[in-house]
Amino acid sequence: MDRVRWIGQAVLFLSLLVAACAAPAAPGPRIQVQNAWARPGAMGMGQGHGMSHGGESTSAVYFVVVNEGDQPDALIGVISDVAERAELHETKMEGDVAKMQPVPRVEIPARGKVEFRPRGLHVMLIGLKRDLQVGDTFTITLRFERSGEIQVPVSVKEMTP
Ligand SMILES: [Cu+2]
Repeated sequence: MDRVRWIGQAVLFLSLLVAACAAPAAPGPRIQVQNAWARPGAMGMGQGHGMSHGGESTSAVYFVVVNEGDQPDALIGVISDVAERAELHETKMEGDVAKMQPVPRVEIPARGKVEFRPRGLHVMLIGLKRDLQVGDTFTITLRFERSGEIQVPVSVKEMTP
């Protein structure tokens, strides 16, 4: 009986030791991008779908950036092959009017998250090279100051109010 208990405690001790050693918390940001989706958009003008941006067709991409690391990072750029340009934007209310403006960088705090969502931060796709229809998927590349480039799969969804 005692012997069984001793072995049990030894196993417990060893597994705690292994758990402690196996997960060395490397300092730095640990970035994950979750739930990426885009609203539908159509190439060219006057197709009823995407919003117009100086006559160009657009769409917007939304996602959540999670940083489980112990140091901050920053989102500093975005690349997409479905559009001529991709920019980081934020939407601000001026009275009753929602205005979008480009932002050069978005800070991602240590052990924090930043949500890109309708009427807030978003990635603007300007000058679509192909139609984005509900159910389509494509990839964007997010460029982080410290974590480098992260490829993110995006699915096109109808915007729910
Ligand atoms: Cu925008």
